[in-house]
Amino acid sequence: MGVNLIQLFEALIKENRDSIYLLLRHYLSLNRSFLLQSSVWDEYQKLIQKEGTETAAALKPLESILARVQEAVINPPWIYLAIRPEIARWTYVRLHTEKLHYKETSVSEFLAFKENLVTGDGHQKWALEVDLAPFNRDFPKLIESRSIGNGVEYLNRRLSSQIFQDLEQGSKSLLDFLRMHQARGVQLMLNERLTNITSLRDALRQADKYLEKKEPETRWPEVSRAMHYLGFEPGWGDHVARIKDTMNLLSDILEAPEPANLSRFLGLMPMIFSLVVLSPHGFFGQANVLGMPDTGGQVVYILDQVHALEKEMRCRLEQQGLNIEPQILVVTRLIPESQGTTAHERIEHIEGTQNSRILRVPFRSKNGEIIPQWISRFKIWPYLEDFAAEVEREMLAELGNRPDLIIGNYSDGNLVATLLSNSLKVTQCNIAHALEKSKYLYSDLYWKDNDPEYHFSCQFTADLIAMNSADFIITSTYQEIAGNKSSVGQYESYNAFTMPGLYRVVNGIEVFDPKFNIVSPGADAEIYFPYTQTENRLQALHGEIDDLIFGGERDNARGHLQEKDRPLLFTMARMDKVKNITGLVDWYGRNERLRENTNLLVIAGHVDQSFSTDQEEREQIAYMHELMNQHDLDNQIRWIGTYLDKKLSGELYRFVADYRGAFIQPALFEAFGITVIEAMVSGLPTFATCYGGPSEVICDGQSGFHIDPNHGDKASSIIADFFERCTHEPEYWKVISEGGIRRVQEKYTWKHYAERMMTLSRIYGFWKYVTNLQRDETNRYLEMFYGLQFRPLAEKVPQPD
Ligand code: UDP
Ligand code: LCN
Repeated sequence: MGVNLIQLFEALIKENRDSIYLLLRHYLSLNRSFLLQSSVWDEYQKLIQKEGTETAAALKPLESILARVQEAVINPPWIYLAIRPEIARWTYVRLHTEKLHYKETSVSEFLAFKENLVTGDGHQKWALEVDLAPFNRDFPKLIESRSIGNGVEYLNRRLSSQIFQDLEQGSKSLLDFLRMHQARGVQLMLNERLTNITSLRDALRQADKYLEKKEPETRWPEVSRAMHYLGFEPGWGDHVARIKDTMNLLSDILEAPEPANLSRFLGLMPMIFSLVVLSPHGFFGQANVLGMPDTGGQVVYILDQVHALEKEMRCRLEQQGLNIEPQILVVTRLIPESQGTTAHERIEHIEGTQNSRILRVPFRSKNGEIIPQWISRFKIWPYLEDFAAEVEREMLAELGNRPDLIIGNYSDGNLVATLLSNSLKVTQCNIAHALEKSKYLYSDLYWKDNDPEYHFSCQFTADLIAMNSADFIITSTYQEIAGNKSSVGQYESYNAFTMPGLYRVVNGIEVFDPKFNIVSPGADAEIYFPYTQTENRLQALHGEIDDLIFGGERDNARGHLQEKDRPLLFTMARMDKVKNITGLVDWYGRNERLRENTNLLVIAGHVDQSFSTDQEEREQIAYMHELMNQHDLDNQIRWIGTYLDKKLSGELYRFVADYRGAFIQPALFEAFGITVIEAMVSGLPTFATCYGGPSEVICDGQSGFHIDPNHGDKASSIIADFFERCTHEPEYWKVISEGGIRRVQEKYTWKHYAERMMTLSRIYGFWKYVTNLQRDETNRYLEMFYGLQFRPLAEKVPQPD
C-alpha cells in the first residue's frame, strides 16, 4: 500500500494542485493541532459544499485516502497524517502545506511531531522509545488481517508442520511432553519404560492388539495393569473405546502430523486440573456487589466463566478416566470495610460449583498494615507487587500445588498474572474486558493532565507489560483486537502511541501475533432466555416488575408513566459518563416521534445523589435531573436507581419483550456489553452503540441496530422509525427479535466458551513447552521496563494515610 499511496499522492498533487492547496489551507484555518478521523472527513465535506462542484470533482480522487486518515496533526507549515489503509496496517506521511511536498515518514517521527505540539519544547533529541518488534522477529506471525484472533488454528498448523519437518525431533518433543504429565503426585500418560519414539510406537501397537480383545465399554481400572506394563499410565480415557481412540490419534500424529489431529489429541490431554482467575479491583462477590464502584460486567463474566469452566474441566477429567476434582480459585482483594458485601471474607464457596472458591487477599500499606477501605481501580497500582507475593503464598496453600493455568482480568489482574506466571512458570492467559486507553480521548497524549485522577501512565505501562508477557490473550470480539475497516482496535491502539515526556511506543503490541484468540462470552442461559420460553418464566415476579415500572412513588425512583400502553424503550447500565445514559435522555427528550411512540425505562445509578460516593456518577445524576426537568419528562420516563438482582433483571427483559418493547445501549464506547446479549437473547430488539463490541455482536438491521452516540438525533430517529414501522407491521418486531435470539444462541454461549478455552490452554501449554517459548529476551526487557518505569510510577500514586 505504501508505494501505491505515494504514487496516488504524487499524481493527485500534480493534477489538482490548487484544490489540494485549498483543502490544506482549510485544515490550517481551523487552528486545531489534532483532527481525528471524523473531523478530517467532515471538514472536507464542508469545504466541497462551500466551494462547489469543480473543487468537489477535483478532490474526489483524494477521498479514498481521506477516508482512511485516522489522525491529522497540524503545525504549520506541516501536516502529518496517520493513515490506516487496511485493518491493522499503518502508514505515516508528512505534507508541506505551502510547497505541497509529500514524504512517507516513520512512526517515531510522527509521534515526536505530536509530542512537540503538546510539550512545545521542540523535538526532543532523545526520548525513551519502547520497541518490542526486535524481540518478536523470529516468532511466527499471521499474515492476513482476517486471520487475526484465530491464533490457535494458525499455531496448530505451524506446530504440526514443524513436527512434520523433523519427524524424529518433533515426535521426541511430544514424547517428552507426555512423559512430564503428572497430577497431584501421580504419573499420567507415559511412564519411564518408554524412553524413545521407537519404544512408544511399539507400545502403541501392542496396546492396540491388547485392547482389541476387550469389550469397548471396559473401564480403565480393568486394563490399567497391562497398560502400565506396556508403559502407559492413566489419562488416555475412561473406557477402552476412548483409550483406543486417543492412542490411534497419537499413532497417526507420529506417522504424519496433521493440524486437526494434533489439536484434537492435545485437547484430550490431562493438563488442566486447577486454575486461578485474578480479578483484584472492585468488590468481587456473588451478591449485592453490582453497582458498587468499579463493579460490573467483569464480575458477571467471571462467575459465569467459572461455572462453565468447572463443568468442562470435570467432564474432560471424567472422560480421561481420572478421578480428580478440578479446582478453580478466583483471587480478588479483601476489603475489610465491605459495605454490606462479603468482600471482607477470606474465602467464599462459589454457589452452583463443587470446588470453586473466591480467595481474598488484602492490600497492605508500606508498613504491612491491611488497608481497610475500597480503593479506586485507578489508584491500586502501588499495592499490586506485594499483593502478588501474598497471593502466591496463599494460593499455593489453598491449592496444595501450583495451578496449571493463570487467567488475568483487566489491567491490574493481568499484571498480577504476569508476576505470578513468571515466578511459577505457569501458562498465562489475559482477558482485558476493557482497555481504558480507547475509552478516553487522548488519554495517552494528555496523560499528564489526567494522571492525578486516572494514573493512566501506570495503567498503560502495566498493559504493555502484561500483553507482551501473556502466552495467550482472549478477547470477546475481533474488533477488540483489530477494530474494523474504519475504527482502530483496542489492542491495536497500543501498538504506537506516546505519553510525551514519559516514553514513546513504536511497537507496543503486535496484533498479528498468534497469541490472540477470540473467545466470546455468553449470557447465563438459566437466567437470560427468550420470552417465548413460557415454561421457565418467573410469573411470580410480574407483580413486582409491574410495580417497579408502572407504580407510583418509591424510594430511589423518579417519573411516573402516564400512557401505560406504549412500548418501553429500556436501558440498564452503571451511571458512568461513558455509558451515556444522560445522552439518551436528551435525545429522547428532543424527539417528539419517539416520545409519542414509547416510554423510556432507565435502570441506572441512584436517583438520590447523596447515595453515591463516586464523583463522576454524582455529576451524571445531577445532569439527569436537569434533563428531566428541561424536557418535562416525568410522565414519560421511569428512572429507577436500584440495582436489580439477576433473576429480576432477567425477567424484566422478558417482561419488556412481552409488550413489544426494545433495549438500548447508548454508550460512547462499550468494550463488549453483556447487557446487549442478555437483551437480545431475551428477545428484545436491541439498539446499541456502534463504538466497540456491540458493532460486531449485532448485525445491523438483522439482529438489532447500530446507533451512533455522537449523532443523537439520527440515533433517536432510527429508533422512532422502528417503532412506527412496528405499529403498521407488527411482524417486523418479531423478525428483529428472532434475529437477536438466533445470533446469541449461535455465537455467544458459555458452553462454547469453555470448550474453546480448555483446548486453547492445552495447545498454548504445548507450544510453550516444545518451542521453549519462554521468550527470555522479551521477559528480561519487560522486567527492566517494570523496574525502571512501572515501579517508580506506581510509587508516585498517592496512598491513603
Ligand atoms: N446488571 C444487573 N443489575 C443491574 C444492572 C446491571 O444485574 O441493575 C448486570 C447486567 O445484567 C450485566 C452486567 O451487570 O450482566 C453489566 O455488564 P456490561 O458488560 O453490560 O457492562 P459493565 O458494567 O461491565 O461496563
Ligand atoms: C467490562 C466492560 O466495560 C464491558 O463492556 C464488558 O462487557 C465486561 O467488562 C465483561 O467483559
